[in-house]
Amino acid sequence: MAKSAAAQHYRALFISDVHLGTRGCQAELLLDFLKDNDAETVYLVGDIVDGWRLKRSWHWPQTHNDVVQKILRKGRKGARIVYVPGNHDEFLRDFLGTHFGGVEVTDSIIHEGADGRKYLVIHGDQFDVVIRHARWLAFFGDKAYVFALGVNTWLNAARRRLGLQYWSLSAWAKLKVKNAVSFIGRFEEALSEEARRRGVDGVICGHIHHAADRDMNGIRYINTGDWVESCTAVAEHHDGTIEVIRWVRPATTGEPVSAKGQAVAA
Ligand SMILES: [Mn+2]
Repeated sequence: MAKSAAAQHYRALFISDVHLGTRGCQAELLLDFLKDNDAETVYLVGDIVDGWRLKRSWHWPQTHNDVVQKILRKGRKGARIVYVPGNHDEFLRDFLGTHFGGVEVTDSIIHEGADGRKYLVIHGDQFDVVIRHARWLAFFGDKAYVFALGVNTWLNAARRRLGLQYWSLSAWAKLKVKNAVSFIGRFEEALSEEARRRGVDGVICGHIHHAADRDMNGIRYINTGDWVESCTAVAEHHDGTIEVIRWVRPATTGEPVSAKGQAVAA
């Protein structure tokens, strides 16, 4: 990692799956990243705070506070901050359409690139149900599909109230390692299909902790990855070029900074 004196400035930054509040969160590396990278708009693409876990075991060191402060400070200095909640920070879904501390909260949003291309920005957990029931949903068509998305949101809100864990696609896929690749593939398909349905050029999402940038039959599928294992973000340059950034840990620390605690479920 080459540290430059001045922060790199982008048109937009997309970050997801930070899982603040868990031991797996790579808060120090994210702080480092936020210090060196600025943008006109910062999209927080879900699972930034891990609300499911905060209820059970509290792990909130100073560095996790610092990440929140650093993001809010970017807002105070003029950046637009958009928070698109995920399944782990689903409590924020009760505040959709509102602002707090200069942060906009929305379920999904269309980002228009400098080149005029449009991208659906969404966490992606909404599509777990589509992936699980792909065959019968395809059979019953678009209305059933939209209905299933609604049911999934409702069902997980109910599970949350009962104190139950979110059903995690990637945790399940990891258990069935042989199928993990095909599940990631189906997630990518479902999200790209949604972008097509909404008439946009691409999708920028998170959830499965697997950064990517690929063409899916003419739809650009971009995944922001995570700050638990891979430490990745997505950046749009001022000319509209979008790329996945992998933040590398400083070479001075010999010891890998990998998560010592539990693996964090998407
Ligand atoms: Mn998620």
